[in-house]
Amino acid sequence: MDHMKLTKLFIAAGLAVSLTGCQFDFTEPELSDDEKTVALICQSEKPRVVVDYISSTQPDFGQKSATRYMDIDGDRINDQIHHGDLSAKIIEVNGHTVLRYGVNEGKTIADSHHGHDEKEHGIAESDFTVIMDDILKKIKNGDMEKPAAIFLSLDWPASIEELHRYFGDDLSLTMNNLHSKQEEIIARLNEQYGDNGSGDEILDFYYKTHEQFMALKNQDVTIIVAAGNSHSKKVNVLSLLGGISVGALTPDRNHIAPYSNQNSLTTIYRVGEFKTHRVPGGVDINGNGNADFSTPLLSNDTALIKTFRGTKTWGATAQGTSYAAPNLCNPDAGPGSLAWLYKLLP
Ligand SMILES: [Ca+2]
Ligand SMILES: [Ca+2]
Repeated sequence: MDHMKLTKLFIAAGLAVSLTGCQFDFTEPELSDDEKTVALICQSEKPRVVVDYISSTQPDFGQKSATRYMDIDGDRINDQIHHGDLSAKIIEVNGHTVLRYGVNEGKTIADSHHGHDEKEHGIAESDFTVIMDDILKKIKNGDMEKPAAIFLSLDWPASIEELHRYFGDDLSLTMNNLHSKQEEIIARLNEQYGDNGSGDEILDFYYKTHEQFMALKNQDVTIIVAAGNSHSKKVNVLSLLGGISVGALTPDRNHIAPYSNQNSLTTIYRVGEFKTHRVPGGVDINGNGNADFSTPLLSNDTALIKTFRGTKTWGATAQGTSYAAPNLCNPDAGPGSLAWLYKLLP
């Protein structure tokens, strides 16, 4: 508890300093295009769509997941909660409505290339293409309320070497110039696809995904993607293809998390770690004392709960850029974000 109080004091002190500073600094900080888009999303009352593994409630669209359970009460036994349930809940506790689009794991192109038979490495690219088409169709037909944004905590990682292989090493890509080279990369992607496809299934997938992202953008629907958890070794191709990339901050809110992807396409950072807190009726993820996941969904192993209760207040921890992305509109996301929030003040 003392720790909580200290944390809150620290944040409050940080805010006071920012506001004091504002009296002496009359220069308008310039917002990047991505920051302007994010500001509009956060002001919007439209729902957000989360495409992810969903279990705790029946998904609004798509399928209920059969894999990717999480242990959210910290007893090392899986709970009836999946990755996407937590992503969606993070957005909901920040005050926004979520439409849950459930997905299942499938065999990816990488699995096929590496001879894996097990479906355990991600969402099949073909399934993803079908899902994005379905969302576009539902929006156009009015079967889905038009969302402000679609949150994809999904990562299609590619190294600079792979990008050079696909698009030519004369582009001289680095993690720091991907943003300035983005248009050129997309132009080469379109060229290679031509009228009938590139003949390479990965490039064809990139092409279709980019087309779908642009079609959604034309409908005023923004794609928000997790930056990825490969540190600086790889880039999430979904950001290259038009998604706004969100990286992760450490819980002290002062540093980029060591696991977070960092590149010039990752323009927004939010806290990427959640500690779950046992409260009457279940587990609380935002520290306000109210249960966000109810007891029947949890394994609640008594012996282990005793050990947790005996030693600490906080239970399981979830971390990753996939939790930073749904944290997009959280006003308490640390000094970095407070600075960002301050820029929005009139
Ligand atoms: Ca558990
Ligand atoms: Ca709560």
